[in-house]
Amino acid sequence: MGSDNEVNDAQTNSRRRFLGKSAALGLAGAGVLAGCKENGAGAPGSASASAAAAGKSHGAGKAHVEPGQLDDYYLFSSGGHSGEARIMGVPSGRTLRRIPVFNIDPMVGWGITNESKAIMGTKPDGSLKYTTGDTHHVHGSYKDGTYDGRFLWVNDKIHSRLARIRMDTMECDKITELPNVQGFHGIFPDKCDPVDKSVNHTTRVFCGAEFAIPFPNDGRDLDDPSKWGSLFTCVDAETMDVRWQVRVDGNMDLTATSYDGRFACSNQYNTENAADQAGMMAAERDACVFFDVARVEALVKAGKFTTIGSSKVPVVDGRKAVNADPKTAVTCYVPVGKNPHGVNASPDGKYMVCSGKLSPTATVIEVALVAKWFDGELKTERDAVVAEPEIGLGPLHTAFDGKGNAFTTLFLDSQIVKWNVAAAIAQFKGDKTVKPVVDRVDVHYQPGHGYASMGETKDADGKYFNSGNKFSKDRFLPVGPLHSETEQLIDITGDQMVIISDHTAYPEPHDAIIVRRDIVKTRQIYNMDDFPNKVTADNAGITRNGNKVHVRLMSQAPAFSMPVIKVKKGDEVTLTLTNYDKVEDLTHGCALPTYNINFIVNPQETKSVTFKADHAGAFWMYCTHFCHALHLEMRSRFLVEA
Ligand SMILES: [Cu+2]
Repeated sequence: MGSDNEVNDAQTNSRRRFLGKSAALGLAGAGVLAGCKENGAGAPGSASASAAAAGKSHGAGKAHVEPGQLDDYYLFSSGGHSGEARIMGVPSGRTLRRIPVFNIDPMVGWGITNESKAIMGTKPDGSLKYTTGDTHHVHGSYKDGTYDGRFLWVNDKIHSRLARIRMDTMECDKITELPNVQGFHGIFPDKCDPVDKSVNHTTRVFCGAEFAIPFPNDGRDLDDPSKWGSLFTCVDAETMDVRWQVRVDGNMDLTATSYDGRFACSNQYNTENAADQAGMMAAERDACVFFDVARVEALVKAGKFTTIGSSKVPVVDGRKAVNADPKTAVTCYVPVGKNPHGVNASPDGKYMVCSGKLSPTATVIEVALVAKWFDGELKTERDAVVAEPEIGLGPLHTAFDGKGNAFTTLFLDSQIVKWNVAAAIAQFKGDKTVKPVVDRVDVHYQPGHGYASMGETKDADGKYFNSGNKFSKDRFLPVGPLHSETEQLIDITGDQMVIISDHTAYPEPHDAIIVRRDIVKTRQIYNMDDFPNKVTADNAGITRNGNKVHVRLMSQAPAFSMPVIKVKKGDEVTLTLTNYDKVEDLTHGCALPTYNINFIVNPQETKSVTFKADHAGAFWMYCTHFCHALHLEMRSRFLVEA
């Protein structure tokens, strides 16, 4: 292979020249492209302060953020069956980013590059195991009861997967498929370690599954749904490995965790364990099931678990019948309104609120009383309920302002209702003079999730509530049969709620969190050394091992390091590209016509693709992501010899 070595030497010389020459070009390009830009950190208040100064009625202008000014909050949302997650600015409603997770996204090359495919999971032939997902809930990692800005987690209901997103790069770094479950819906990170209380940050992520399935789901018991069941799953927040599962009665919907770390809980419908709709609605009350996490883990440690099929994950039995004795129970089923939807922890750490959905009530459960039940000091599970205010029709999800008020979405009434938790408790105790409901506002139309600024933390600040509406009908310009969704932003600083703007959302976000901007610390440029496969001046060029060809390429505006890349038909080509530009926002793309290759490399980032050069010809590999005045000239000839 002497000739190959000669070629490589020539390439080494040319790439060294390339780096010297285009470094100068890159800097020149930076001058053209890079504007003056704030880095996003800082205390909130600017936009809302100027809105308050405007003092307009009906909230007009309150969501306005001046050109060049930054939003006070990030909104991290799921993207429904698009399979992605999204970032929006609050209060402006500006779309900031879409984060591909379970979907394929040529904009960044997600599902196309080797690195993203390794995270998503592949079949033996190298193709993706799954190409679709259904994201519902996004929640952030905690420290000291508030967001620490490290991670977001988002679920995939279709294929029962949990994904983690790094908040410094806003990219998915791990995906875990949960065994033995279907219809994985609710997720929530813990807020401190349930076993080691000195660890005051997120250590585990809890996952509730909706659908009951046979154990194992391999074709057995197809005609006997009475043998099917669903499992609550605990995933390690760091390794993303599945730690354990608990079998429960009923179907789990949403998930929440207590501030003291002791409990995870899930609101449940179909505690009847029925397989048909009428049966699922038969009972007048369903439940919110609480898991004593430390007790579950003690059983796992003691070997008191089973496994299902080929899965090695320990499964503990949390069904009601085998957990009747509170002192040894791992689960406590607190009765709540019929077919509930949503469970939310109040920022003071005292309560969990479940909404009735088929009951016009919210059920307030005192966490300390649930602890008493597990200690054998409470007569019945029902005694943990401290309020059940009538709030309206079709209550779904509740958010909090940190001032003692709850805000619940009413799907059927198409309203947000504001109610006072202390007043609801007083009324439940018999005080007939108090009225828990403080205010109502119509939303457009039919709200699903609702969430408040920092509302899932002890730093709930009572500024904004976002209503995620399920139908937009006439709110926006018509765009054909598929409508945009409406997100309505509501000012909740006063006694009365004021809708201040409608934002469109591409179908179909479910849930979101609103995070203060000073918590989010992103990196603007990658560290090249974080990529073990980075291309350097020493290894750039083409190497061949039989029919396996590795093309190591660098980009620096406005050029790729090799103007000509020549391979042979039938070669398996791995193309690795490192972006040597070090200027903020100087991203390059790499597209290869007829080979279905399309991805980007951000400053100092490395990505790779592998494909079979199965047809001969000349193909212009070009930069897709605008980078320079000579962007159109940034291309190389990719030649495949017959
Ligand atoms: Cu470019």
